[in-house]
Amino acid sequence: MIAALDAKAVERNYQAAQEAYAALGVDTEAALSRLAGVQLSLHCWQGDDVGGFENPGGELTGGIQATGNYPGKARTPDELRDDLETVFRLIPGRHRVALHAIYLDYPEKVERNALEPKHFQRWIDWAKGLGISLDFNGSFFSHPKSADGFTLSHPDPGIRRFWVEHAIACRHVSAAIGRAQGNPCVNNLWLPDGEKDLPADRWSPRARLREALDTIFAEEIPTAETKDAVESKLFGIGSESYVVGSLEFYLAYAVSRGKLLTLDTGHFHPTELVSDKISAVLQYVPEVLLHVSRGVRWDSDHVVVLSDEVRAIAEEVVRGNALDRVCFGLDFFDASINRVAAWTIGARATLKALLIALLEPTAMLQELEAKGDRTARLALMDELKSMPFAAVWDQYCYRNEVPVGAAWINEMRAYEARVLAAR
Ligand code: RNT
Ligand code: ZN
Repeated sequence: MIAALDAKAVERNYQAAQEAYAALGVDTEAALSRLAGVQLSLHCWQGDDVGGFENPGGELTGGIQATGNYPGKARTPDELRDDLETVFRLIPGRHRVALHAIYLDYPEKVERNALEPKHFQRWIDWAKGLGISLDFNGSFFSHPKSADGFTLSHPDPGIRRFWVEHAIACRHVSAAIGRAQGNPCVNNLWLPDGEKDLPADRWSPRARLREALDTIFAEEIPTAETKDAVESKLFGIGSESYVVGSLEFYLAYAVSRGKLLTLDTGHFHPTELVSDKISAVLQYVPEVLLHVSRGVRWDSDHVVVLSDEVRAIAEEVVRGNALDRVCFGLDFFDASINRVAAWTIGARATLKALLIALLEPTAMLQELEAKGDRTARLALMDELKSMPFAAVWDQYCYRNEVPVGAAWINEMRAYEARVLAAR
């Protein structure tokens, strides 16, 4: 068992931290109330290695992979929802869940181009019962019609049409979800289309994708119901030489069509930083959907931890006053550790990064910068790293009635012994 801090210690530490931050002109209470307004969008697919319920036991394709065989993965929508509810008991605040189309909850087999809101009604009811909202994703992988590596940019008009119909169906499902929950359901579109080796024609697939997207988005749907987002990628397993939906492709698409751009932190060259892209793209696109992830060598989907880059992303959003234009979605899948823990680690890390950013004396830093005092700017930035943000975080967890500090590991283990081990 990991010993938890008692309430008195949490309060004592918080008061000391509050004073330390006040000395820098930072109001910890204001930071906490802003943090409470941030809803992460928790990706449902961490719970079962991106398997989904359309084709139980089917192979995961599309150049993404979950390695490991840790026991206890969710096998049914009910199990997945139990796991998500457990995560919600371990992270402070009220958050969203991002579904993928292959996570339909319906007793019959449904083709992807025939998906309707009723196939997700149980998810909608569940979310309503918990008082949370949903987001959505089309699924353009793990399907016979994506087996040769192309979907919306496929040379065969019949296959292309199938995926266009899927994407249109997903927009309608998202809009219905948005209407049911009374706030927009972000509908993300990512496809694996690309080539392992040097293509002789990079042009035609991109022209076909552009046309397909325009067909998909031809119907105007109020953004109060759903918002369309498009996600680029650098390469995948089997698409090392060419990805149709590259950054330039989707950035230009989103700018010209007024769509949301999805920036997945694992989808760029290793020294390229999403934290630097946010203030650039938000000059032109209305909103950004983040897929907070962690790239490690060839893998773009390791569990998120409190890294410098996750902190920098949160700082950028907070400094730019852009919390209402950036949706913090998570995207990683690890089958080698307890999956509920993986979710919790990533979500808590992202929230901590946001809290650290909200506790920053930004005005002070920017004043130093304006005065040309780069020495003090760097000095202060580095001193801020040892400010007692953890005491503020603990207080936030305590107030939200979720475990303080590492004590959540005890609850995760209890859930594993009671529920996961029996699967
Ligand atoms: C893949 C993309 C995409 C997927 C999910 C399952 O590289 O990041 O977002 O991870 O849609
Ligand atoms: Zn992603």
